[in-house]
Amino acid sequence: MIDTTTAQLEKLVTHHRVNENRQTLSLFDENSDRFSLFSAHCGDIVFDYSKCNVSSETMGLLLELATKAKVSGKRQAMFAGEPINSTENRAVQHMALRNMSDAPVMIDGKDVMPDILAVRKDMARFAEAVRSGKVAGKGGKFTDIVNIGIGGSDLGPVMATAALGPFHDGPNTHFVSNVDGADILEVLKKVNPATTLFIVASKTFTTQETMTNANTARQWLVNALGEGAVVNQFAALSTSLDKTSAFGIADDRAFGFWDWVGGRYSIWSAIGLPLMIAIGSKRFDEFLSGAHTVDQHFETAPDNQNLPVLMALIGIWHRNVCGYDTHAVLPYDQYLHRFPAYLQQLDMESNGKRIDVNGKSVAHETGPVVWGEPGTNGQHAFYQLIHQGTSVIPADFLVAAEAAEPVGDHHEKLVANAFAQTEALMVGKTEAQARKELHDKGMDANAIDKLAPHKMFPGNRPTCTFLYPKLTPFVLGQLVALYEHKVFVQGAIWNINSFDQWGVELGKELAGELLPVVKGEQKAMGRNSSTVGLVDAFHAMRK
Ligand code: G6Q
Repeated sequence: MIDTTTAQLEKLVTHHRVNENRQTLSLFDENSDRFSLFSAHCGDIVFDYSKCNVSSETMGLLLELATKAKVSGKRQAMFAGEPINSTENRAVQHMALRNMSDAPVMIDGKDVMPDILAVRKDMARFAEAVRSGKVAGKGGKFTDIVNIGIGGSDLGPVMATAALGPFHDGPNTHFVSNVDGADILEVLKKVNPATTLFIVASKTFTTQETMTNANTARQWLVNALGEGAVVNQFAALSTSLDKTSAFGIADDRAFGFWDWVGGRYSIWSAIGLPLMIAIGSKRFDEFLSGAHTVDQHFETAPDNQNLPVLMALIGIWHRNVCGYDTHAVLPYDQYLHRFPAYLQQLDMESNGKRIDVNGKSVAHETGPVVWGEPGTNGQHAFYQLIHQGTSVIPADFLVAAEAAEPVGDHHEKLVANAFAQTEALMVGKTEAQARKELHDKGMDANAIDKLAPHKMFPGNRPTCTFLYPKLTPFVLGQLVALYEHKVFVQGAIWNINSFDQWGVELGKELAGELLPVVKGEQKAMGRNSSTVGLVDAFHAMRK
């Protein structure tokens, strides 16, 4: 017997088949008020999904899917601190980190808010002391912060620090993540050891890349200033505070968090320290408040007005019903240039799963490939495929009403491009229109026959637009939390655990096994001939 979710997805597939030739544009002709019907608000953000090929009947079926998949009960379980990360037996409570109300948050019968507030207070005290110069390096006030972390301990701070560039009035921040020595080398070339603070960000404090970079940075500092500098110029962000002190980091410079904070959901925790130092603790609080607003909306708004639910359902329509494999995120906001990379981890690490919570293979597709680049740059590169390629690529457009830093009429031009793209993707251009245009330009019939097919656009390519007043800390907090909860809702519907990441383990294990082989300390015996051949060729090239 198929489960109710699969049965509902099948209903949706039938509905899609019946409406196969439906043009989104004609849906606007049928209902002149389509924008109000197919858009919703949360906090400062307007979400317009009217340019997707969905009718009221489609949305009704999708909302029924959310009900049948018991999204609401699963959401309640997450907010109640139940161990919904079942393969690691952990609660999922990043919302507590941005709980700006007085309400307690219980995990395992304990209110976790006092610990959260204590760490946030310590972080703020330290961040403000670094910003003012009260906490300083051997050479005086810190001019540079180097955050060493990877994955969830890197992408959030990198993305948010870039996004909030106009609010950055603290020391310069640099991020080192890759085990490729070039990453740390290029940063160390730019900074002065006497005025640089290193922050080692690692939930486990065992990650190979991070510990390798941290040790390289430590040695570089010790070479320049002596062993004594470590205690003064290193801080740590981790759940493993025993390991941070073993590294030589002073206890009052080690900021903790907890195992119920997933790496890719940790920007709200101590992992946010480099952002806090960059923009100040008050603005960091505004960032948390933005996310908190979305948490409240997500918990209480009815499904048909609930942005994360709607975002998730539109995504499911495209992925499971229409069969589109990828999802593009296109910020028309240069400061969000790392947002697609951030969402790539959030979405693909959370929902790139093929086994459900009961250990069975899923009966449907799960997370799409998420990718993107800021507009307008992408328009001059890969949009060709989005407009005229054989794959349909649903895309999110993110647009600010006001520029974070206005320059002449740049912003109006940027916004005109964003709106033009979403319209062009939906409207397209028929061959008859293309022919008429060419004819009006005086082209002869023969040339028109040849060129017209290339000038036609199929249209009907779905886009969602997020419009927000301006990219402030508060708005950024809202945007990130919206996508986090979208990922949760999709995981709930697909019945997978969005909060583990076993898929990254095998590569790590094999890298550990291969290191002595690559170093020439062991032979690559018993491995496949490709790996053996590559190892041999590698050693031959280095001779
Ligand atoms: C995120 C992942 C992963 C993790 C990194 C770094 O959800 O678990 O990206 O954040 O592997 O781990 P550490 O913070 O433990 O160094």
